[in-house]
Amino acid sequence: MSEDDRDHQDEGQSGVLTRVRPKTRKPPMYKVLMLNDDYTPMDFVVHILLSCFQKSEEEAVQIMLNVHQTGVGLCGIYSFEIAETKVMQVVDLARRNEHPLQCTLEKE
Ligand code: TYC
Repeated sequence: MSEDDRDHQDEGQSGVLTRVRPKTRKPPMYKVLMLNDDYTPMDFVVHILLSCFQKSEEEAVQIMLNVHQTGVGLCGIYSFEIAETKVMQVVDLARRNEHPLQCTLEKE
């Protein structure tokens, strides 16, 4: 039976429309990515990962080193609103401390 048939399997000849499989979609999720630069201190990046992304000290150091070595690293995956808020928090904290750190989001 196809997905479309399954959606309408109870309709029979009655003409009453019934939907077996609810038409719902999981919300799209977004990756928050941190970008490398030559000026932001390593300690500051670790601090951001601890305070904005609730990483453990070990994870934070690992992510920071991964960004430092490869150019980009994953901080977390969130709904659009949460991801957007995290990016704004990171960029705001960086600017207030006069660091050029960049953070962006990407649809999963
Ligand atoms: N490359 C920076 C340095 O050598 C450290 C750094 C790591 C900067 C990660 C940004 O997202 C970043 N001080």
